[in-house]
Amino acid sequence: MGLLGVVAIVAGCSGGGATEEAAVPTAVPVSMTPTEPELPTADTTRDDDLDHVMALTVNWVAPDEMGDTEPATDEPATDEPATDEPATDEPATDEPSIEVPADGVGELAPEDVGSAASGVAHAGTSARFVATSPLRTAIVGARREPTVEFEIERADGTVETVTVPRSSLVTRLVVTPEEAALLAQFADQPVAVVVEDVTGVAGPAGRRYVMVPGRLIEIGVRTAGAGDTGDAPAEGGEPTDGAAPATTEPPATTEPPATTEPPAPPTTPEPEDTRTDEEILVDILALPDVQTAEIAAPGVIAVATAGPRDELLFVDGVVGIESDELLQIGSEPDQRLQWMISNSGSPDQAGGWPGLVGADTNVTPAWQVSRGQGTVVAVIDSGVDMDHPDLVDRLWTNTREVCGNGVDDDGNGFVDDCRGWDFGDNDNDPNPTPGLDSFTQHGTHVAGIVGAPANGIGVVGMAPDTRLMALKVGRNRTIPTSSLAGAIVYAADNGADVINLSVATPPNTLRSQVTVMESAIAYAGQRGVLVVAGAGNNGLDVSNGPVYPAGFSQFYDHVMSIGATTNSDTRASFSNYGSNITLYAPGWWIWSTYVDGYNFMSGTSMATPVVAGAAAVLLASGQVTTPAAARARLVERADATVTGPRVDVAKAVGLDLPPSVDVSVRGADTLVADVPGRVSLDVAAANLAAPATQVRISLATEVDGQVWAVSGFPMTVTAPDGSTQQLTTDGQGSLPPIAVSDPAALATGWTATADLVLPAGDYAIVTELLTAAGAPIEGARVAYLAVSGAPSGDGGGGGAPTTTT
Ligand SMILES: [Ca+2]
Ligand SMILES: [Ca+2]
Ligand SMILES: [Ca+2]
Ligand SMILES: [Ca+2]
Repeated sequence: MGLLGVVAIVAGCSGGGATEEAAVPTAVPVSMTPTEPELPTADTTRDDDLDHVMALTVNWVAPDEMGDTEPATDEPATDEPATDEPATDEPATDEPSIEVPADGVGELAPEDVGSAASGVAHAGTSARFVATSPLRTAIVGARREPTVEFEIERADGTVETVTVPRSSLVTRLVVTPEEAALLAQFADQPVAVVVEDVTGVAGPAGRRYVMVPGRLIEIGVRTAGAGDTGDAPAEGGEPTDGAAPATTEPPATTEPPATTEPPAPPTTPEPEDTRTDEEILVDILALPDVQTAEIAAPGVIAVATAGPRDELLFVDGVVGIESDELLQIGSEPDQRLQWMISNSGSPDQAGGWPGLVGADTNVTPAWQVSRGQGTVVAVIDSGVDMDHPDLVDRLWTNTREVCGNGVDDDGNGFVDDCRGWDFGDNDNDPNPTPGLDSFTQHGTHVAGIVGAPANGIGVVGMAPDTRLMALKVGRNRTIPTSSLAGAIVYAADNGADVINLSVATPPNTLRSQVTVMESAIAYAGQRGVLVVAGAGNNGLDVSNGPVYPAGFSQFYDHVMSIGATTNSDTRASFSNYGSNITLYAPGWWIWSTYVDGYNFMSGTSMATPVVAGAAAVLLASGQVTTPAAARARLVERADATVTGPRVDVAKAVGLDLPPSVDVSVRGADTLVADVPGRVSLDVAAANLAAPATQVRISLATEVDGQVWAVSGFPMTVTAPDGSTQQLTTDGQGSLPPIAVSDPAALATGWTATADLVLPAGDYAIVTELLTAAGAPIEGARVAYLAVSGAPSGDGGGGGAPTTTT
């Protein structure tokens, strides 16, 4: 009777103080470090004709080859259309995506940024914007002002060509139903968004357009025919026909003015301008559902409300509402193209190839835990566009160096290394060398994947709050090993937590050919730096013919070798594979920063920074502190795919895991000999969420090969807050269930201790998670325990256990 689960589990009880645990996958064993690493010196001189120079190539696939990089057909069975020569004609490859920077054009006004940041600080999905006057449209952030040539289709059917500064076109995420309907007509475009021409270079200021590559389509319903409320222009199938005539009011009142109204709509002749922001704020704060509100910028109040947003419209002086989600993380304008962040399955995300919904890095939930803040990821590559608007705010700077004084202020061997170093040209400017096409672009693309910020423009990286240390290596398409080694040592000496190496030697490189590189890698390990390296793009099994530095993952547990997956979770055909791949990650049709814009690239070069960013998120969470632990965690909590383990960041930081409870005997190894009978149990529940709200602890003993519940036995349970209670097992050997419903426990897990004194014998201590109604929801976990001798006299309390069937 009773204790059924326990009987089943305890049957194999052998005593001995062991705790049964799930097998923990161990990391690849560390080999001994190489003999006495000879460290490259950190000085900046090097001869270019070193005999150990080896050509490294970046692990990148040229855009015109990307069409051929369909999911691997040889290895994992895939149902992808593998044979038909696919994507050479795909729009994305041919699209001049540098010149047409998709919707990365959405520069934001400073007021927007400040307000949004403030709104985000209010947090919560209910945070909202309230614009008390039309948002100002001053443009900043565009340090350069690239122009884009567009063909404009006017509402009246005329077509003309205009040249528009990028920053004038602000992406609008909140659109009217009419705009959404128009947008839907361009669903087949790789990019289609609503933009607002804030400075009026393409027409009247505030005019909105649907933007697709190369074209702006004027939004018909907003044409200048001011007064006519009813006649939706007869633009191709405008879906407004039904709605407009049905209302007797001007349209502006039937719809919440979903976005900042252009200044001009003559239906509202600015009556409320006399109220100040402060007066409006007082009224907003008086609303019952409003949690917080503050003036974020002149004319903008950031509000977090639990109520319907429209109620804010009734506050005198409020002229419009805009969702604060605009700048919340995970809402970057280009994120729809970033299947590594969120795989919608849409072919738009990968040059026409449909994907597997959800086959992504699962990083968005992880950002609740960490965004990589406080970490530094070194991007050792072909240089980073230091002025890119979507990178500039996250670039690492050397705060110990005074810039431009010609002095090595921090004594690290590099003069004026304020923004990293160029180990290719031996200067302090790590911008890429122009004119080398893909090689020029490579490092900038990699940097964006690691850590493009969530700043409301363009893309978001895996670790949007990390710092990117730009270290350029190589001066043309190849990278001398000495250059790479110098950069690795610099990164390790100057505060990098993670080093991204999207570079590789050819297959079958001998370890003896890369001893300088190995020394630098080993040194980084000694400094506690995780090294993430691309497995290479040869499409080969490199188990026995490694490329380096990825191949060092076999010898060092602070090195990871990264292969590339597609948006269907298959191995990208170009990706090397084999037993020495540590982890796979998205590396195919990855949309990221490009010099002067954004573009797709494919390669293990792209998969590598995905993992480097994931590692930064994990390290910033504080859950692991060493590179070996970070590597082990990322592998252990990866998603199993047909290709191999693919990174899953939410799991890595402890989210998306099933609730669990575990029990262990403190000091179990010494218990039998040293402290007979006096036992402390550690009980830990994790990943708790409704309905996991109770923990039950039970005690059983084995007598003559039979398992018995121990009833009427006292334990002292100490809760996480330090409070203690004396509990007694019931007829089933169980303590009364203990509630674990407090919010802190739900967020961070719940731990408790149970103290008891046991007579000699063999025991099983069982923990289970229960719903609030008492139903078990998780497999029981058991600690076995053998007690020899009598309890030491103090406290006693227990007495001989009563046994019962
Ligand atoms: Ca210096
Ligand atoms: Ca200096
Ligand atoms: Ca330079
Ligand atoms: Ca961004």
